[in-house]
This record gives sequence, C-alpha cells and structure tokens, in this order.
Amino acid sequence: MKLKIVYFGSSLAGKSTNIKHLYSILKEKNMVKGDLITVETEENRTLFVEMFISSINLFGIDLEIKLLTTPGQFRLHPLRKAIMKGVDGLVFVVDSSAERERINFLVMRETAAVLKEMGEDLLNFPVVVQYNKRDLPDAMDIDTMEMMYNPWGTDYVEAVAIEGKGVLETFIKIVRNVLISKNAKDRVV
Ligand SMILES: Nc1nc2c(ncn2[C@@H]2O[C@H](COP(=O)(O)OP(=O)(O)O)[C@@H](O)[C@H]2O)c(=O)[nH]1
Ligand SMILES: [Mg+2]
Repeated sequence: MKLKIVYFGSSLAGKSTNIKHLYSILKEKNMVKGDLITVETEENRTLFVEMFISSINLFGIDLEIKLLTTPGQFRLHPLRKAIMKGVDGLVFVVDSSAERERINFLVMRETAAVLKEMGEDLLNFPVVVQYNKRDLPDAMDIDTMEMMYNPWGTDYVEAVAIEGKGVLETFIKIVRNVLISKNAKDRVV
C-alpha cells in the first residue's frame, strides 16, 4: 500500500530535523528507498522541502511511504498546495516555545485552508501532534498546548527532535492513524 505523509508546522519548529533523523534511523534498518531529497525553494537557501520514501512493513502491512515537509512561510501557499496533493496523513510539528504560540496557530489555520481548497477537512484528517523542543526553558506545558493545538483530540508525542527523541514514535503513530482511518473508510464503502 502506498501512503503519503506530510509534516507541517511553523518555520523552525523542527520539521527538517524530524525528517533527517527519521531518514537515518530507517536507513540504518534498510527501510528506505533512495536518498533523502532536499529541494531548494529560494536563492537564500533558507527554505527547503525534504522528501524520502520508506519501504517498510508496519502492523503486518507492506507499505511504501512518501514523507515530505512543507515550508512554514505563508507566501509559499502554492507550493504548499502542491505538496499536500494526495496526502493521507499529517504530522503537526509544534514548537513548544511560548514565543511561537501565535505562529503555530496561524500555520494550523493556513493548513486547514489549504486542505479545504482540496475538498478535505483538517479536523477529519488523520493527524498526530508532535510537541517538539521539550528541552527549551520556555516550553509551554502540555495541557495548555493540548487545548490550543489539538482540536482533534488525537495522539500527541513529546519530542526533542535534535536528539532524535520522539521522532520514530511520531512516525509510527501517524502511520497507524492513517491505516485506521483507511480501514474505517473501506468498511463504510
Ligand atoms: N532546542 C531544540 N532545538 C531544536 C529541536 N528540534 C529542532 N531544533 C532546532 O530548531 C531549528 C529549526 O529546525 P528545523 O528542523 O530546520 O525546522 P523547520 O523549519 O521546521 O524545518 C534548528 O536550529 C534545529 O536544530 C529541539 O527539539 N530542541
Ligand atoms: Mg525545514
């Protein structure tokens, strides 16, 4: 089965860090197909899209999973739309820093708008929320962030992506949620 999973979140939340760590974890287990691809989107080299494909058996199912990050910058709306096309599941990487409260929220709203244009409803989409940067001194407490950033009431993972903490757990949880959602849809049909 083929799946497409997109990591979204404000710029600097840790999306690239997640993807790079995940790639090296899975590569070591021979569970990647090809390289980690980095696409430069701006001349100043600060904006990137990363992508790789994992060939993996999870929950007894052979999966080919395409993983992508989407840039946080609002002016990249068209690019974000292209990346989101055909997405099966989303990881919302939240920067735990209190300073990033507003921008985290705006990115969630922007993502909802992108999905809506595609005829999808973010609130009915398979999502995992990752509270990243738990090591920061101004990291907000989880209960507060749950109220702000998890309207789905879905699984969340506490992460320190630079140390690789929570990275694999986040990935496995989103795959699981996508499979559950697909299974539920199949039964309805
Ligand atoms: N303190 C801390 N910094 C992190 C963590 N994860 C990522 N970073 C740093 O945050 C910055 C932005 O990370 P990046 O993955 O490029 O964010 P992106 O813009 O969402 O792709 C980088 O300097 C990372 O090293 C974390 O868990 N804790
Ligand atoms: Mg990045």
